[in-house]
Formats: sequence, structure tokens, C-alpha cells
Amino acid sequence: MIETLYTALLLAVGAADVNSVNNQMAAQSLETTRYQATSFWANANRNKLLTLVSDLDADSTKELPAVKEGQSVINGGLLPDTYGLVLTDRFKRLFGYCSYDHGTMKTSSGYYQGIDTPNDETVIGVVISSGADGLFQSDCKDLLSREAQNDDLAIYITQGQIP
Ligand SMILES: [Ca+2]
Ligand SMILES: [Ca+2]
Repeated sequence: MIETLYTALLLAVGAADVNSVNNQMAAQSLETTRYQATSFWANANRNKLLTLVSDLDADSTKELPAVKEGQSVINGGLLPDTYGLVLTDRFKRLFGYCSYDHGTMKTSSGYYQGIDTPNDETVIGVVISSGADGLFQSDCKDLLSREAQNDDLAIYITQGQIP
């Protein structure tokens, strides 16, 4: 199927553009690979972050580590660099990170203010790659309801995943 499409494409563009088509296909395949690798590392970070939860404001709701300040996803920051996390995506750019403070107490710095009564489905953190365009279009406020924007690749961490 792909071979047929490829042949049809070559016939359509003419032999002179074969290299250009080849380059385009290689670029697309590289991009796919980078997305897969990015997704893999973001997942690895999620698993590590889930071992680092604590009820830092003593309201019986656990928080992930706070964000590290830095230019990143809107209303968020960067992954903390003190836990051996993978800090960059496969485009070699820093991952963004949202961390939410839920529960009856939610004023800790380094967190986006969450909701009073989180449940297992509630997002408590997001590891996010800016994608191929290198720009974060997403906002931690909207990521709370899983609304990643444009080509940003978001891996959500939920309360129910806390071991
Ligand atoms: Ca809290
Ligand atoms: Ca982006």
C-alpha cells in the first residue's frame, strides 16, 4: 500500500523531484521517531515523579514535586533537576512541567492551584514536550482538563496512578 502510494507520488512529481520526495519521507519518519522517543521519556519521567509524591501542605492530598522556574509551558515551569529525571525531549529541548496543588490547602509555590476534591481521574501533573515547533502552546490551566494545544505532546499524571 505504502509502496504503491510512493510510486504514484513519484509519478506525480516527476523523476527530477525523487530526491526531494525521499528527503521529505526521511524527515517525516525522523519526526515520528522523535515523537515516539519523546513519549517514552515523558512516560519514564511520569513513573519516577510518581515515586516522589508527598502531602507537603498536610491536607491529606498528595502533591508531586514543585516545578522548577523557567521559560516553559504557560502557567507552569520545568522539571526539577534534582531527581535524575530526563530533562530534554528528543528534539533536545527542555520538557515543560505542570504540577497541581489540590485539596483544601492549595497555595504552595511552584504549583498551579487545583481543585478542592480531586479523585482518581484528576490530573496532578503533566510532563509536556513543545513538539517539533519548539514552542509551548499549552497552558497548565487547560491541561488540567487534558487540553493540549497544537503539536505539544502531553503525558498526564493522575491521582489514581499514585502507588
Ligand atoms: Ca494541597
Ligand atoms: Ca508546540
